[in-house]
Amino acid sequence: MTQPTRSIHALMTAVIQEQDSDPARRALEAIGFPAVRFSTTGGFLGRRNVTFLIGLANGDEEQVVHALRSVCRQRVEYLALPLEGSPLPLPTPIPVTVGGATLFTLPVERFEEI
Ligand code: 2BA
Repeated sequence: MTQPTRSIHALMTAVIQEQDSDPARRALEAIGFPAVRFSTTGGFLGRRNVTFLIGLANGDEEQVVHALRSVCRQRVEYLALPLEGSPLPLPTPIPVTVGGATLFTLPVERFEEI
């Protein structure tokens, strides 16, 4: 029997720190949003993170943002740069605040499960 197709109007892409990805998955499942996930790498720090794709019907977005906000934490990471002018490759750790989650919500022109 064919399942009724949900009306998906938007796609949220959520970049989440690896440490928060399991709690995020559970939080989304608890409110009925099982999301596709893939392993990604941040372009700036080069740390591993997890990107979720979440299909949204009208009115879903705030509920999903609330669930992600409840589990995704800000953390301070350290960026190691070589000291300019130094003969030694000593790292100078620079603190960078990462997270909670980076969200992009885009309109969906077509959604179909075939
Ligand atoms: P990353 O690219 O590894 O960035 C990690 C953190 O480094 C960022 O945290 C931000 O605090 C800082 N950062 C990134 N680019 C920077 C720059 N050009 N100058 C100074 N600081 C910079 P978040 O903003 O929380 O981003 C977390 C992760 O979300 C990023 O990891 C990246 O994978 C993704 N992301 C963030 N903004 C994005 C964007 N505009 N487009 C695509 N992915 C993005």
